Amino acid sequence: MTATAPPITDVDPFSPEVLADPLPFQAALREAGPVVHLTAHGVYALGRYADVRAALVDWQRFPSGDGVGLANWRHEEPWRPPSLLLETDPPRHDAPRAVLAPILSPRALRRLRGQWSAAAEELVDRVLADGPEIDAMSALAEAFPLRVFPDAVGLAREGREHLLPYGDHLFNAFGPPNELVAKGTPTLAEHAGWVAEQCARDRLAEGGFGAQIWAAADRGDITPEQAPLVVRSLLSAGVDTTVHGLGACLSAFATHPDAWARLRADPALSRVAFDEAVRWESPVQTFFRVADVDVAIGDTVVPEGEKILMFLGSANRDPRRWAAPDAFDLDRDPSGHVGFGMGLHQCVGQHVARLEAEALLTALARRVERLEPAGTPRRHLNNTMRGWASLPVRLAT
Ligand code: HEM
Ligand code: OVM
Repeated sequence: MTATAPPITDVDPFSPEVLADPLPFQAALREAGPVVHLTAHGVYALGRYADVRAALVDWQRFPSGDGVGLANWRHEEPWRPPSLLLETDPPRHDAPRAVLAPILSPRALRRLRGQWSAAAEELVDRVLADGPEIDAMSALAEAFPLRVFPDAVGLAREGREHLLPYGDHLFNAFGPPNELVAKGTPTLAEHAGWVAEQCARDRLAEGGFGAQIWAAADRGDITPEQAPLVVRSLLSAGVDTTVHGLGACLSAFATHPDAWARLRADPALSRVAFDEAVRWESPVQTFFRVADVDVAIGDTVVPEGEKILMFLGSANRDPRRWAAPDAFDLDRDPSGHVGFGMGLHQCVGQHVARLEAEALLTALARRVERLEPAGTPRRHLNNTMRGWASLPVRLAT
């Protein structure tokens, strides 16, 4: 069989217009074929579920070690020391992953469940006292993770305001060096400097995720040089992602009152609701890989050394895989979605995210009869994340 050239588009998926409303672009991408050449960035885009999933699990032919953003580290220097989790392949990936996975496992998180539920109840009480009209992003989706996650890591109180802007810039920096990246660059050093300082052993409170990572270094499971970078992964990936994951839940419920009524009747639905919201919104929209060899996809070939761009959000709304993909539907089984990735690098923090969602949604469902839109929501633009800057809602009790 001879390879044919892939379809081409000159649309820039990282332009403000497409970031504000990516669904039409993604539908066109899926329709055009399994692989589409993006001339704006010289990369090969995958938009269909089957192809995105196959690429995610194929770490041998699509490794992460040359970067999972647009920049190809075969040709460019990374802007920060690479992550020992996200931007590393086996065998170097193995030890950091083996250290982090048990620290963030459902079993290990059981001790946090009671505390996080109590914190959620307290936050909801406080928000209702100020209510009934709130911005659900600042009052809930940002406030809750910032209340519980830094404590769980063992961070100092001071300086936590660096976490969100650091993460936001990091996720922008996976994309092209556009206006969004330029806007974050002047303050990057302050945020990155604070984050790096918090990764030291003596900054991290006893018993937290950070101290447990250092304990693994003491046991020899990772080296003392690796420990700070593993802590850095938590501070990089652990906050903005859950903010936008919770924001997706809240926007889904605000626009689907029947789903809210069902959650109130059965709070155990919070778990499936969160995964459905992650499928539906895909807070992490995209990641890249490099083809380590020529890889045939359909009847085209991605040449060795070239970047592929995997549209997780598009895969999660591919009608080839999902019935009525654009519907937020508590009756579907969202398992198998790629919103947390798939394979070797599948999100190691997903149980943390699920526990945050369960705590917050359960507390809200207990007190709030209806969650109603109370103004025009405003998108937060980011090269990698999809979410809201502002989500005005009325909490009816
Ligand atoms: C990996 C999404 C929450 C830490 C990933 C990947 C995705 C993702 C798509 C795969 C990356 C790849 O294949 O290249 C999300 C979403 C979240 C979330 C949508 C919330 C809704 C978290 C949290 C933490 C975390 C709370 C930390 C506590 C990580 C780390 C990796 C990762 C360290 C790299 C794992 C590896 O390469 O082995 N996440 N994440 N994430 N996530 Fe999450
Ligand atoms: C990391 C990292 C950073 C950003 C995202 C991520 C979604 C991981 O530093 O390991 O996973």
